[in-house]
Amino acid sequence: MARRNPHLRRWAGLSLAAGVLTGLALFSCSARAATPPNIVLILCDNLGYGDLGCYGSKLHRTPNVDRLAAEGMRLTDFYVSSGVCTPSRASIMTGCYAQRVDMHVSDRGAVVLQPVAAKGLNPKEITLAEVLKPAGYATALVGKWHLGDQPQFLPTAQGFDEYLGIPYSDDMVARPGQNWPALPLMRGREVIEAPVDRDLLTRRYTEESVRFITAHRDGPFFLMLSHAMPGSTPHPFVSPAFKGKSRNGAWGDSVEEIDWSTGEILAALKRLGIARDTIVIWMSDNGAPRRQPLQGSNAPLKGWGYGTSEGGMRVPCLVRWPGRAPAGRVCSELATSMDLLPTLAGLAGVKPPADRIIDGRDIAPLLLGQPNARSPHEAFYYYHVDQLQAVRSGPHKLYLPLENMLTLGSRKPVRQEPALYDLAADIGETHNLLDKHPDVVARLTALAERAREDLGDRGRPGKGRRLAGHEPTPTPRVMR
Ligand SMILES: [Ca+2]
Repeated sequence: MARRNPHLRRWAGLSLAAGVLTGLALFSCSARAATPPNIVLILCDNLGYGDLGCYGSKLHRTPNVDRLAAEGMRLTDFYVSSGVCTPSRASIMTGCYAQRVDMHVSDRGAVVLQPVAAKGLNPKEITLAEVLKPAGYATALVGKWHLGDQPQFLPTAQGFDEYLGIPYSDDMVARPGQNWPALPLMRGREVIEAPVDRDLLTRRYTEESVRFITAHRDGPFFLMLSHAMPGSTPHPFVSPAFKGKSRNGAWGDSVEEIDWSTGEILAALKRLGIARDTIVIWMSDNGAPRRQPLQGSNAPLKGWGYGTSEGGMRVPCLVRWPGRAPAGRVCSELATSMDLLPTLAGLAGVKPPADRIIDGRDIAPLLLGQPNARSPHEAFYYYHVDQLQAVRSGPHKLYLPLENMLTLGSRKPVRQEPALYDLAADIGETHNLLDKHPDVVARLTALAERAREDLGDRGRPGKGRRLAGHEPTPTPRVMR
């Protein structure tokens, strides 16, 4: 695939013909770029819906992320497929529910993969990076992976040319009674530092990202910057320049350092003259978990990370593509992280896999602000591990009646009473409409049954599941 010439592109952008073509593309049902756009996907770990200024935070200073919202589109009803890391990331990578690709539970029955895991994202799955490869993309993952730490499951075996990061969560350090190694920082397949200095992760990841963008300025490139922060520890890590600077402790410090990082990325794109050729997507992998005392915020949503509440699975998502995605627009249509794969494939001019079920849908019409564009999803399913706990369709969310609701915090069975909310009118879920709308309850109950059949439910295998990868003799990632 030939590399683009940025100077030619600039000329083309000025020409009348290109202007007409762009206009036509905006009104066609599948808008396609003339040349593939660069893609920067910034993914935070456990950052909540209410943690950013542009989503209402009065506590954190996030001017760079807020600028992304002002210059792009802010999605208010964007969901990840899980309240925890591994399944959420499996969905971003494959465009599928984690249950479909068997990444909803670890080989040890845990909610996420742990170090030295026998399980990993099946190399036969086609990742977002692999989808983009035929269009000539240079690809890099910088940061957290968490889809398998065995060599055949690592990013460089799953479509990424380059990798720098920790292959799982930042809290999975060496500890007594476990065979977990010192927390490894990897480059490619090699551990280059262990234990890694977590204070410097955000800074190093940012520097590496800017280096990659600069090296591949002629594009097209796909950079996934997968931050370790605010992360999974009770005390997020920050570099000395940000320590103690926010009004919200270590959590706020780490959010403000991520905002600085975002500013560095945007500045690099501008400096290199490729801002208009680059789609920037900024999101979190799940909601902020509950801490004592409180740290992150999912306000005004109810509930916390690690579960199926709105606070757990509805996350900030910003999309900036100057000249293509309307600036300053707010989109409240239901969209999901699974949509990224088919959407970005379409914008890159390549096809998503056609030989298997992909749950995500092309949301380019929404992102490009096409008139009357609507959510392509009839339903969205809230799973925790292998249990279906809720379903949303249109503005309505139905919490399913459960005798034994699985939760991360409690080993005792918890009951979930059925409840119905109109999220458009009642974002904080305060008015239970169960008795008012039996027709809606019946419709959502039928949709839930459709999901059980396909993706499974507690003790019931789904017909549409594919198997994860398995390594019979897993080894720890250690320095050589
Ligand atoms: Ca997470």
